[in-house]
Amino acid sequence: MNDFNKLIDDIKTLKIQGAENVAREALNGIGRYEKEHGKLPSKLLVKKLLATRSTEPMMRNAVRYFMEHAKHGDPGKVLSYLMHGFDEADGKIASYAAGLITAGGTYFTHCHSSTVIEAFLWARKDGKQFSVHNTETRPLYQGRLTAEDLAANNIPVVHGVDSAARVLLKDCKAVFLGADALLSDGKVANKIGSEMVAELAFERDIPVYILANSWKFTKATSEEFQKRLEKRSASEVWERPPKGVEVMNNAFEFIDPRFITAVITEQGIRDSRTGAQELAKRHL
Ligand code: RUB
Repeated sequence: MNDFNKLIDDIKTLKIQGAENVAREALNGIGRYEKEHGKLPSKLLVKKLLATRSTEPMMRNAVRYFMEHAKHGDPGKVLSYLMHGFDEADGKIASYAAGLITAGGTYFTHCHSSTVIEAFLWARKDGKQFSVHNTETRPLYQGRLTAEDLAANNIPVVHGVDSAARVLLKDCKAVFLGADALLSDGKVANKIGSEMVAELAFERDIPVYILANSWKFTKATSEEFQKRLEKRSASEVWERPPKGVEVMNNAFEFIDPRFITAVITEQGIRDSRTGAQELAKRHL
């Protein structure tokens, strides 16, 4: 398998996961292809790459930007402009979110978001002692990646099954979630279970913060975006279910703005509808 097809396969099989990692690796892969072949990949290859994860506007926005600008300029410079921009944005988001973490508190997260992890690490570097509760995120257990990252950085973490979310949420000071897509109507797409957690938190007056790079914004409304929410293979949930059992394996869901206290992007901390309106005016 050549390098580009391996990249496509790694994204499809979630060896590379999380919206921002997927976008970065897609860009790096195109950059490597250009260096190796002296030309940009064909439209067909790019289409194949973008089709790997239909719920990822960040990959789509960034790859389209790269392809457009690299055609007329130096691909290496376009790539480092994008990566530098992402790094800068991530730092701002982490610092804003870390400001919401207080020493001695317990915070909740679901799935594995590099943006959320960075915020926790930022707070830790600021000298705050706090702990995290997180859920395993069936069927692919991305929650374990979160628990591993936190433990490796000496942040105490209590990890439980998804159905323990309500119990683990008790006494948490806030919920921090990542995002795959910020929709123009203020809804947010993230891993299945995210709205369940957000709704539980809302009912308990626990604030819910979404941490996301603004490249995840799409002008689509949630209704238009619905068909892009990835449905993955039933076998991830149950390899050989008995006859008569239909397995549902929706990988993502929308979080309604009424459950979201704020969306934190590099632009700042906004309520999710206002943030979406600002991004719609400014974005590509
Ligand atoms: C990962 C997921 C993450 C977002 C944000 O889903 O839902 O919360 O992608 O991640 P999957 P990040 O494992 O199916 O890709 O903040 O790293 O962009």
